[in-house]
Amino acid sequence: MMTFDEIAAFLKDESVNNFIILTHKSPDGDTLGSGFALCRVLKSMGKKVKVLGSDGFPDRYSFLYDGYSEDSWQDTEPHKVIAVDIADTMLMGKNLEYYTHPGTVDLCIDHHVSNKMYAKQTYVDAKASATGLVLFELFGFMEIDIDKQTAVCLYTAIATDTGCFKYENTTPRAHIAAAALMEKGVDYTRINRLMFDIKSRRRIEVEQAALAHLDQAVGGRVTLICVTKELLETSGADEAEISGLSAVPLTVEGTDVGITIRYKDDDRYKLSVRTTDKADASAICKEFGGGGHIRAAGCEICAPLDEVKRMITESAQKHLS
Ligand SMILES: [Mn+2]
Repeated sequence: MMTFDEIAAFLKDESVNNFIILTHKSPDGDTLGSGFALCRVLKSMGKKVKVLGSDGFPDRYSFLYDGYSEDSWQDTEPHKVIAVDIADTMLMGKNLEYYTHPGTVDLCIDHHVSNKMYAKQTYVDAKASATGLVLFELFGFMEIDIDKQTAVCLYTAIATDTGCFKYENTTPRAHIAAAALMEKGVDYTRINRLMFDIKSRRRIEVEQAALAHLDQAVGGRVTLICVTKELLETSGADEAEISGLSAVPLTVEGTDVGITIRYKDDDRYKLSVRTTDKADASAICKEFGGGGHIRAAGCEICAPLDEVKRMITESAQKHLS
């Protein structure tokens, strides 16, 4: 494991002028906020920087990369590669496959306990709520005076990875960082509205239709919604719109296990399980060969829909305390 001193020396190294920053596929606020914050700081040090992502950068995050332009340099010029918020080379995505080869990533800055240590050097702080929080503290250590736009990037990284300061990974440390970033003039009302409140009309329509198939069991402690084959075909909803539904069942009062069942192909369903502290989501999913985190996990079950519902409900009931 590296120290902040060593990362600072790595970034300041006068023999290196060019940096590539890698972000993970299906990008979120943390990987993009971290990537563009680090990009801005490196540029302020006179470095040339390219931020790369396999899927491009989604419009909904455009406020993070406003004004960004990719620097260019000759192929023969040396450069260093930094991965942010990428626990595993598998998460780099198809278009960044080149960087999955051993020895291509020089430094990885991350907060996932599951980090595969694929980079030449790694800094992982598994207690940090977000990679953006690690960077905030690193910049503080380096005595870098961050500007408002960099603060926007870091605030967004922390806010999104903590579910707007609601998840269990929300710590006093995260709030202290957020407070310091607010003092830089970050428009947190706008950011949190964009990240948490606004939904596309199509997403709301899909949600409505999925809620029409709401089932409850175990006295209302288990709530299930279904994204059926018909709904998938008629709605035209994209991956992000559908995966966003996973949080919905747990919002129903009295629910401790929220389950979203999604059609994949013939008699094959993908399940997403979210829980309160009354059940372990990963234990529920492990019964079917899946897994994940204690409050959010997933699995696949091959069976007719009614049978899928019965099986997952039985597992949920077994693991409810
Ligand atoms: Mn993260």
